[in-house]
Amino acid sequence: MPNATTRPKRSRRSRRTSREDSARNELVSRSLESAQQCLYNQDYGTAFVHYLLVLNVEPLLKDFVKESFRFTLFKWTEELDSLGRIQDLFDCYEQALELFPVDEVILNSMGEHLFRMGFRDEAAGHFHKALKLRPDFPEAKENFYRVANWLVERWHFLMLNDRGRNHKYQLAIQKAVRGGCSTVLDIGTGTGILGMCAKKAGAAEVYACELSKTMYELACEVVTASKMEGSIKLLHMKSLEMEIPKDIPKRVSLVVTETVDAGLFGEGIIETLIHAWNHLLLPPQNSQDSPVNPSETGRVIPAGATVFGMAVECQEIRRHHRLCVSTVGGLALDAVGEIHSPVSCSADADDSTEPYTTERLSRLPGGYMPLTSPFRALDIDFNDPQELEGLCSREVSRLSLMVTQEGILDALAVWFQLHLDEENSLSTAPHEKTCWEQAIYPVQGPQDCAVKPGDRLLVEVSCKDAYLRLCCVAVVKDGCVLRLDSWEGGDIWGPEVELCSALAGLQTDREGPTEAFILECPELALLNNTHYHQNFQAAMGKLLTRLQEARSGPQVIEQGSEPLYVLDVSEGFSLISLMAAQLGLSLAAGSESASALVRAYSSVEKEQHQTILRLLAQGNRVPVEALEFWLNHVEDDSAVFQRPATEKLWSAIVLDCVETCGLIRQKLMEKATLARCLLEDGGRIFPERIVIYGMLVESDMLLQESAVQGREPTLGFNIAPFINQFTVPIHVFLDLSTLECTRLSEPAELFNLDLMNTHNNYPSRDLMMQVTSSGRLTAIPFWYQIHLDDKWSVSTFSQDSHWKQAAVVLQDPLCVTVGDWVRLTVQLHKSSLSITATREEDRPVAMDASRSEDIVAMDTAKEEGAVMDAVEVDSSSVTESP
Ligand code: 44T
Repeated sequence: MPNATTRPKRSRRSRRTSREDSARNELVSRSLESAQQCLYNQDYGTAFVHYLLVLNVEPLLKDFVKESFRFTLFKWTEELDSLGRIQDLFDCYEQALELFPVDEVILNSMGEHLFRMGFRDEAAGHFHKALKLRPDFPEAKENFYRVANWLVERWHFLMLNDRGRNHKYQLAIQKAVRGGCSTVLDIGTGTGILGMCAKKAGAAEVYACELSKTMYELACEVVTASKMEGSIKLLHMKSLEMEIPKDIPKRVSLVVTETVDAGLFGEGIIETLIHAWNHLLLPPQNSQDSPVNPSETGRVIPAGATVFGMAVECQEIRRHHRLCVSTVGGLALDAVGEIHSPVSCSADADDSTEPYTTERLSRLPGGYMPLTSPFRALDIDFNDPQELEGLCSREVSRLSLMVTQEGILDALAVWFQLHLDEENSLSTAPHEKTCWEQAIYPVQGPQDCAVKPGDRLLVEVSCKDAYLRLCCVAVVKDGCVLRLDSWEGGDIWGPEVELCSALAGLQTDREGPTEAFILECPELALLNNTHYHQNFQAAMGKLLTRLQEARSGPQVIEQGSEPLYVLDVSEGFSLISLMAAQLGLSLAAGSESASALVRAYSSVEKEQHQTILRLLAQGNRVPVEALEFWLNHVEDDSAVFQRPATEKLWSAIVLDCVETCGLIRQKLMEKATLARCLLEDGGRIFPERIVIYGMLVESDMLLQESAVQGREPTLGFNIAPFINQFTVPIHVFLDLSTLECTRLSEPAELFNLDLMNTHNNYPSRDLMMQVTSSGRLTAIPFWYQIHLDDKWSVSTFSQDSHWKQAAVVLQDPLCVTVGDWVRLTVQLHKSSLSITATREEDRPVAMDASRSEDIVAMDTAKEEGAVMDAVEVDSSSVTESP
């Protein structure tokens, strides 16, 4: 019992406080009530303001109102988002985070908004924080995996795992520093590795700049962990913005950089070095002068480069860059004229095009065939500022190349040798055992360009906008010049081709370039896929025939003119709607309502895509009213499945279920559920079912591309633990047919997704895979069989597919021996799949020993087991083939 005398006397002040208290309580309870009322009335903005007031006045209520506050915040910011009030939206999040600074749900959700607005670094920061607060938070995990690829590109892992490259850079830097280059600037430092190398070699001052915020922060962590934070000055900036003495005190004697891409100049090395020579480096050593002290002159590692090229035949490149078919899915394509990919360096190429794409030639499915010997396209000296400045104004150089092999001219492939110094060089050649890709300059043109030994190729090499451009402008064959671009001819060729250019004048006049349509590479590959369209045509035809027959029954005679509605909600360009309209036409042939059997709706959005479809409709005699563009009718995305008119239901809805990268599309199952509700009796969703297949493999390559491997520090620096935080367990855009790997099992069915009957779906499946070859299980590549109906299906793992494959990569490989059993647990959460692999010590009890050899995979009841690796598999967890 407290002693009454020790109790503080109630002063006038405390009486006032208690009056204030009750007023405050009153305010809090009224505001809380108002907040709840507004919430009930769906007036989220006002509810949000009331909640803010409540929580600012009475923070003790935080736990109590947290759920409703979050709900209000999400609803209100959704509204602000749709109104385009972005600043208000972020203000709300900031206010919310002031109240709940460690709320992982709010952090994750703010990250999602930031990501949508294009603030990837900031978004990543939020996902990372959310994940640190709750490592098993699935949404934050998914989101983090999605941004990890953007933030830390996968080639960082490859480069750090490339010991040859690391060693050569180290040797070159050591030699330069020991030779007297004592002040060093590392441009584009990434993880800080080259800068640290210079410091370790004894450089007095080392500066390093990096424009990516994430990489800069990573470099700070790595440098600090190596106890070099005092001796390397890291700058978060583009070298072009650096000034003396603001950022570095004085000019340096050595610049080290690896800001080169597969096309050598794509990362801006020319501009970077011109700027560095003008502003950041000591003057170059002039070869005529007597040698000066290296600490008084400037130099660059790499010292220069030699670029090589070669013409190739490659079907994989062809089908991704040019239209290779004249009819597809029953439609003649000639009405559209030329269609090509956005990769073009012809004279009339505009801003929407890139001069080259990149591929690892040795990994292209179907391989490639050299048509010429490799040729030297360009030499560049990075230590000669005049040469760098003059590069873009240099005359276009023209080469005449002898064809050595008969084939179809599909592309010029380009690689280079990077001369770090006189002794050390790196090569990115296709036959080299490196992680480098080659630059690909596809040859465009309406027809295949066949060449044979003795023909000559006329190639132009130029450097426009600081990009290296190679263009095969003409082929000289049988004394004729066949022009491949819009070059106007004349006497611009050197003596050895004068004859050809003269002959060119005798050629029938080439018409000026007609307007060409551009489709993305996967869209072109899809258009070229006759098998896919044939199967779609068959399945769609079957359904439409059945529905038409049902309609011509006696009871629906009066509705005879009612069309069948088909909706195609594929992402990107798709012909399916037009194919359906045309099928409707042929099915109705002979009947009075010939044009009206099918009303097809396409959701293609791009103006160009709609134009292509319209032209094709015209060219294939499909009446205009049979094809409509659905997004012209609906205002917001969620309404995409609305009915064409009230009371009408869809006869067929085409869903796009697998992304080109090899993952199931996000929200696929939700879309299927919605679509099912909008089908008429007997209507179908295409596809009706997807079966996921996979197998066990050992692939070092996949490990190399997903994390820095091995326990040894990289060049003595502890980089792996930092960069490996950005490891993503799913590798996408995989070419499984050319993946260097050992198969450890037969392929097996992993999971079944029924889009027509959801009750057939199971949330989780355990299956046992038997090991057919001993090794280290490092990855589980997977792909899909897409069943349009019970008869027609397409595979995402076939030669002519526009899809790539994906793989789950296990960072802790499982050692397995022939005959072992591996348990895979495959789970579906929303549209995202997760796979867990564990080795079963014992043969599964449910096995019948006599039949064990026949069984590749078998279902088992789910048991508890040591989880080795669990990962999410949908379009948000992604590692790209760099
Ligand atoms: N690709 C390699 C690119 N940077 C190599 O932010 C090889 C691709 C590759 N920082 C497959 C295989 C491979 N000032 O972090 C980047 C970049 C930064 C700059 C400051 C500047 N002026 C720049 C310019 C770039 O430098 C880092 C490296 S750039 C490219 C490296 C394994 N696919």
